[in-house]
Amino acid sequence: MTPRISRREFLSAVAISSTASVLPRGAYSAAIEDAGAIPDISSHAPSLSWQDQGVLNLANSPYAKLHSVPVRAVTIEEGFWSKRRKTNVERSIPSMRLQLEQHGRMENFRRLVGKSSAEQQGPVFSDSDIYKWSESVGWALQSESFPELRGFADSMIREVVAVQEPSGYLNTYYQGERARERMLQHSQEVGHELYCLGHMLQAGVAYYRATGDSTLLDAGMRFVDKFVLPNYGPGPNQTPIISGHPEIEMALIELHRTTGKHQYVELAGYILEGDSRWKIDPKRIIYMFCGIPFTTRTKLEGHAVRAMYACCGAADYYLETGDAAYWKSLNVLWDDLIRRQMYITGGVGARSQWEAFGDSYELPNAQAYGESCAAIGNMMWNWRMLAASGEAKFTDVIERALYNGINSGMSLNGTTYCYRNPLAFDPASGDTIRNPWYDVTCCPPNLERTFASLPGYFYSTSKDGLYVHLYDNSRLEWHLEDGTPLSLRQQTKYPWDGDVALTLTPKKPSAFTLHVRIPGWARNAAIKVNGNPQTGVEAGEYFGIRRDWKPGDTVLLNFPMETEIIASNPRVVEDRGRVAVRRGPIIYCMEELDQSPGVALADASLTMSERLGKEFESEYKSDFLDGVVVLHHRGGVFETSSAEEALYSPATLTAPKLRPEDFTMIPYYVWANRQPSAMQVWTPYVRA
Ligand code: FUB
Ligand code: ZN
Repeated sequence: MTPRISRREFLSAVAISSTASVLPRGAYSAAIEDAGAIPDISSHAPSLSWQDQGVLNLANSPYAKLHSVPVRAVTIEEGFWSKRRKTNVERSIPSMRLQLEQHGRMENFRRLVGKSSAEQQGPVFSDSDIYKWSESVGWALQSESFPELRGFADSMIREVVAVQEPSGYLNTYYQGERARERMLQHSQEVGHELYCLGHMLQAGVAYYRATGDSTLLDAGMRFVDKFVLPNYGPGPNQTPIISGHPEIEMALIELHRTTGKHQYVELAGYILEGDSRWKIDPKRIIYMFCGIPFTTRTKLEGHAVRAMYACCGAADYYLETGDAAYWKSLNVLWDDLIRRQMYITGGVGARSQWEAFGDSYELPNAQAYGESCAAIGNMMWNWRMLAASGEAKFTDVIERALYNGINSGMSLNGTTYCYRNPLAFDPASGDTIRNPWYDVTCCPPNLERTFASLPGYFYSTSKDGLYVHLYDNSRLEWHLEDGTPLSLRQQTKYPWDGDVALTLTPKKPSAFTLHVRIPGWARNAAIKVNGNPQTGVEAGEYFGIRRDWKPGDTVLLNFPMETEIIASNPRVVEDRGRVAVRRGPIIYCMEELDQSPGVALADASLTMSERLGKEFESEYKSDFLDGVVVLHHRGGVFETSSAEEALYSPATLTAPKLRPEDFTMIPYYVWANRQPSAMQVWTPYVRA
């Protein structure tokens, strides 16, 4: 789409004039667009009522093929995710609130209004911890009322907005003694002011969608409207913007979707473009994944979370503008992700140094960084790509990251978290991989907001019907886009078993297409509609079933849950001569403590035969690790422990002797939930 006026002209106009008449209006936007006035969400006409807005409110996004279903419309019933989500609201979110208090995150706000004499505590982006926590509560409240959590969040929000300056500015690090440093070029590059604002907006949006209370959202909007828009941007009298840590871009676009005010899309576009008036160190441009036009990026590099969040913002921008250059770049970057940069767990970011992507195929196991936030960013990005395209390849990545590299981030008891998610571990390293608190505590509340918002990722609507993305026991109570009320029930033991029964109850018989996702791993999937087998079912696609649906119609899906042995591209040096094991969406690993006493993982090999994958037996154990399918496998271990061997010796053509050994494998996401033990996802193999 060609913008009606350039972003530069547009944003300058906002700076010079506060009249609404100069502002371009999307055909779909009926909202009041008054950049200069003190905002109040209630004075705008949202496109959908607050209760009906999903994780993203795509109802009026012109380039979204799929539209979100609100979190509250989906009830996840007893099954796989219900346990994790219960733990999240009963243990993780409450214990994180205490941690945040204990580590001074709220004192930072209180000290600015004379209620605390404490020094500023925590890193420069500490406010974002409070916002991500509030966002988690916001999503949680869309599923249930949780009065106590609501009370805590309400009072936190009151304390937050109390420190907002009349200028609209709000950031506890740069208020008070550091006020003169705010929004300087260096501060924008490293100070996370706009990152914190982005999280504030996202929290405000989630809380508003939960409660209709726009206190936090209004404060965020006031920050943008009164402080940012008039003073920062491309105009001759404006200071340039660099987001430093992308986040503000997607938040601004969601603000637009919530208020109907188009200038937020324009501002996001300007930030994604970069402002050439500022000279930025080229190394920082790589690290920050911002500062030059997003559309000139050709590979994933630099700080992994920054890159993922930038891709989210760019995908959001595409969803609103249809700018083809963005779609092209997003797909180039996505190919890079899939072909060269993503761990088998959906984790991203190979290097601890700079928390960064490595070179192509640089995917170390024990040294893997795989920050939980980066895997979450991966899921969020793919959610946007899916909305834009309706293509199942994006949902496959969502599922991979969600069940594995994200799910591993939170302990089963919900009170400790992984920051790094390595794919191999040796307790001799001395690392404690799960901790209740990190001074850089971005990951824990990020995991909490993801689990709390999960129901919003199960379904989408489209012009022609309904999409089913994820599988778990659940009920959908929503409506088709023509307004026909529809309920849908899923019954399944997914991901342990591949049978899924869907029962549809449209309020009245209706013709529409039900698009059911066939996971990319589900070869030989089968579908029956009211008992009638369907043909043409392909793995890695949505299978569209168009018919006159009547109340009580059923769809039975069968995804054969076969164990599969996976090899990596030989260019992934650390995985050469090794294989990983996957069953359905779950990636498996071995922990040493599950093996016979004295067996070292370093000495273990899997046995691969013509039966490819059939050498593994699965067993559901309800009382083990909160209920998991474990895999049993007869492999081998070196007859002589490798610890006894010399460091170097002449190579021979005879392979070291193995003795048979029975192994137990567990899902990767449950590793490190017992005493410290060696773990590995990739294991050497021998041919049977
Ligand atoms: O900089 C804010 C957050 O802290 C990043 O997203 C994480 O990688 C951690 O560095
Ligand atoms: Zn993090």
